[in-house]
Amino acid sequence: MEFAGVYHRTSEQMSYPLDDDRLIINLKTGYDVKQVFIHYGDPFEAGILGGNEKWSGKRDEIVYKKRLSHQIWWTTTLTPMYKRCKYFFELHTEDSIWYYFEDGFLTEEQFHMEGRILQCFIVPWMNPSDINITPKWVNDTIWYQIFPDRFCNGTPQNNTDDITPWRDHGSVTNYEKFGGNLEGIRSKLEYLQNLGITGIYLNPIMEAESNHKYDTTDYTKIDPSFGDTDTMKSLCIEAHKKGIYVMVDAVFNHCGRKFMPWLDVLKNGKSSKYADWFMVENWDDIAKRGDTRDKRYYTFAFTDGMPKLNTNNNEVTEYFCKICEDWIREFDIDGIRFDVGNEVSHRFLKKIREHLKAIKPDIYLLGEIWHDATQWLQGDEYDSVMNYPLLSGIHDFFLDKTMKKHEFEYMVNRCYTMYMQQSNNVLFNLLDSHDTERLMNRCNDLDKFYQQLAILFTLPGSPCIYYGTEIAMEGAHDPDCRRCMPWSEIGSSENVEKIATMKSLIMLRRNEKMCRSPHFHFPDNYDNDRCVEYIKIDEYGNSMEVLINASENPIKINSGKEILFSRNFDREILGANGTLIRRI
Ligand code: ARE
Repeated sequence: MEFAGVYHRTSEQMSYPLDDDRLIINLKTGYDVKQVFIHYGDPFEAGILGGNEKWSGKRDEIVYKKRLSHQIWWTTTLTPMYKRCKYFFELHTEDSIWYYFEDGFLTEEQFHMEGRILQCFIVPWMNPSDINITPKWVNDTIWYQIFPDRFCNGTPQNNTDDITPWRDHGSVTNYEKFGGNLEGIRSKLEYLQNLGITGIYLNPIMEAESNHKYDTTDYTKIDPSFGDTDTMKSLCIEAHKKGIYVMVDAVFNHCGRKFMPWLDVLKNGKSSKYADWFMVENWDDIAKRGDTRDKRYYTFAFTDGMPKLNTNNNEVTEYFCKICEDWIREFDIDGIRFDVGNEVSHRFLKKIREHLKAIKPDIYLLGEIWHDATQWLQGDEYDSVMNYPLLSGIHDFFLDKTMKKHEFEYMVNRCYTMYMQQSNNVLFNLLDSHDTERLMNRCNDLDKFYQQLAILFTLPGSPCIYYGTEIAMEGAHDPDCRRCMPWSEIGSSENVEKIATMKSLIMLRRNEKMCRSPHFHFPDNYDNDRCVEYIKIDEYGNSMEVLINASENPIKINSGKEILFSRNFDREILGANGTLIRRI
């Protein structure tokens, strides 16, 4: 057996309670392991293996597995009678059987030898307050991300001189302001509701100098170019009336250079009462401008106008707990996205979570983390993260034609074996954002565009489309991905057709529980290396097949039941770059 491939721990996403009663246990092995059994029982009942007492635990086969690139991921759910469990595994290869315990492996012969004391894997007690609970509504939500300056100007009559006229076509820079605002968003809520959207995620709206507002000046004040407290309140009230949740962006890793405490530090240096709110290394050069590679103080990346806040400091933690609390109390927001969510301290996040969940238990706390975020998703910090690994995996598969369908399968499986199911259910799935080039730019082809959206809308988590995706808006990397929404052309026949297609995917996601279910597998029914097929199953056993023919050749497919969505599908033939979603 490939011992190095075998891995299990009684922590993180390998072994955790799904709820009060169910315990999920996962195990990794190499591909040489063909069959796995789990032996389990109560720690005070099942006896000590090999000792004087007799082992009286149960033995079940683990039948569910996912293929990863170099390992198999076996998964099972147990319901321990007394909320605690001890267990070990029995692994079968072609020609041997091994027993896997916390302290190592035993051969069959050793296993049956009397007198050996073995350490089982132990889950001592499934304490309710340690269970990772994530907000249920998020899995049912279809998000729409809005970059406020570029979405819609609801009060053009109030434009000030620094506002550039709305640009329906062409690139934008990071120095232009186009006058998009909260009233504009409010005026388009009906449009969003008709599209089927049930959640809006707003890029920062608090006072800041730039157009993107990631350099906050005042966390208590809506940026005047976007509106004021009242406009935000009415936006939230109206959104809620229309069944639309609201998530805001929180920039707590750093502030803008005009944030009052930073101004105080600039003025009073070390003796400022805010001196420890930031991360200053060289007090003499603090007022110097330009790149911060010299480490005079730490910033976001090396951007001098974004001094890093010290989230290790209790006052800073309390300050931001209060800020979030006020946002909840004033606007009744439903979610908070934490910018640069991987650089703030864990202690800070634990406190914020505890504070906010006590006020609004259902609030969705989302971390902006682009890499493996396991350490933030143990149930006491974020509910979930932006699923950039899925974005880049889908992107790579469509870009690199040499990638085969099983590589796609490994990638998707990797994304959904990284975290606990509770976090997977509310993963923020996206194909582009204000930080990436737009999806349409990457595919340059509507069929491929809809293929990727079909994937996004049928995987576990919560899909988000970036404003303008419904009309396949284009845009290269930041700042080009932040163009103005071309409202004057929204009614063109081309756009009407695209919006209808987007809406059909949205409604499919909303109407079919199978789309949202965490359960899926990849059968191997089609003899085409670039035809991805996966089956989604809901809790009642209904199945749905998703077929993405990413090859250049049409494929002949078996007949199935009701078609739920299709492009390039003609009777039993799925065309090149075609998509088919149907019941089976
Ligand atoms: C501006 C220019 C950029 C230029 C940059 C250079 O627009 O073209 O490259 O300056 O300094 C905000 C604005 C940006 C602005 C930036 C700095 O929106 O327009 O950029 O401020 O002034 C990493 C971080 C992640 C971060 C991304 C951008 O981990 O947190 O980089 N994303 C958030 C927001 C941004 C925002 C900020 C942070 C700052 O979403 O919009 O920028 O508040 C890998 C790594 C990731 C890395 C990612 C992208 O995959 O794993 O960690 O993300 O690449 O670089």
